[in-house]
Amino acid sequence: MRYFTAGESHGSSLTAIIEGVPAGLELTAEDINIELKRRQGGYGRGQRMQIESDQVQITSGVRHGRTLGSPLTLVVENKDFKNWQQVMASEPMDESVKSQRRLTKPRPGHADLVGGLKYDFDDLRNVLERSSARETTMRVAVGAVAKKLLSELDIELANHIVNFGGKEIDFSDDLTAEQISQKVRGNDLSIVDESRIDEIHAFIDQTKEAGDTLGGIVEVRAHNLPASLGSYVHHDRKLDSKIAGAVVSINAFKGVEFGMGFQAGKCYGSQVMDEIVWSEGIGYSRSSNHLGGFEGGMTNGEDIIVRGVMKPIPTLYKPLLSVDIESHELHKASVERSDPTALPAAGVVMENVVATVLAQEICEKFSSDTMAELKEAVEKYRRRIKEY
Ligand code: EPS
Repeated sequence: MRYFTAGESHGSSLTAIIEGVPAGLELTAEDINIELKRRQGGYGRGQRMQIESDQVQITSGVRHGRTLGSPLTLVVENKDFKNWQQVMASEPMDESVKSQRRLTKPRPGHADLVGGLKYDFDDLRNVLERSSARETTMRVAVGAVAKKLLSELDIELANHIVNFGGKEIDFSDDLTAEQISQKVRGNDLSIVDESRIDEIHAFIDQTKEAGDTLGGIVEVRAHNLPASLGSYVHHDRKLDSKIAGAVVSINAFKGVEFGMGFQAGKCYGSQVMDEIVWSEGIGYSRSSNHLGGFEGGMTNGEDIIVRGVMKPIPTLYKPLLSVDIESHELHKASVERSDPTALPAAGVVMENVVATVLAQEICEKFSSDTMAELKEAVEKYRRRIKEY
């Protein structure tokens, strides 16, 4: 299963093409719209989300509610495009139009300057439009298809925020993916500790008032993965590294850890490794999950626990210093409409991106022309692992 995304933030629409989805997967636009709506929510979003109400059109690859095995094309219209028709027109335009919304003062921390250098642009809007986190809409649309496939195999994912701008959010490690999902869907911060909601709301409000932004740390858990997905035999087949790469590819994500993560470097080996146990009917398992479900780049059957750190959004209403690319003079960076934080949305993106990698791995390992074939192959494999 592979996919492409395309589209500019204020262009007419966003598109994804997914190739390699098994035939016979039950799929409707609503399955995707549910995930798109989750991504649009969250406290701390700016005005753009009041304009958009993302709805997908499936224009190929699905007939009468089932996938055909042919490429899926997913399209989401940008409602805001009506306000940008000339600025974002694909046809040649005269100078008076071209100078509208031109961006020459790159925002520190954004792709503006390095992207402009790379493609030799004199208007950094050409960079902004594609580097915008609007692109994550299509990553979620693709992930929604992946999640539908995984749910047919009884694999479930959840995300929650474990650190909001430096504020640690406590939670019980015994919570299942399903329990986390239920808890976080009940609030607009995606946190499991509801007693912190008012405090974090106020924190976001103060940050906004100060013209600043907040990042944080997202945790994604995936439950019921069969053991030994991925492989130790070659570096590019390690599944944890594929997940790490995918997470850091999400806009503003700067780092990844699995299980106890960076803490492992500060502990003895005996405190880090998860002891192996065996029981009738279950087979092998671990008595703890410090390694976040991975050994040797392969799943070990425990829940996958992966955390990603999102830096604060670089567009600041109280901008930092930058240099104008025309005059080379010091200026405050451009101020573009933005959000004080998009952390709860980023959690939804990360959950869907991890789901996509897992679905890709499963489709690669097992016979997957049809869903029936895939289900049978996974069941047979699970039996073999249990009996080992
Ligand atoms: C973004 C800036 C804002 C965000 C946008 C990402 O958009 P605009 O410039 O139109 O106000 O709202 O996020 C989305 C549009 C979205 O769908 O998540 C940026 O510069 O990255």
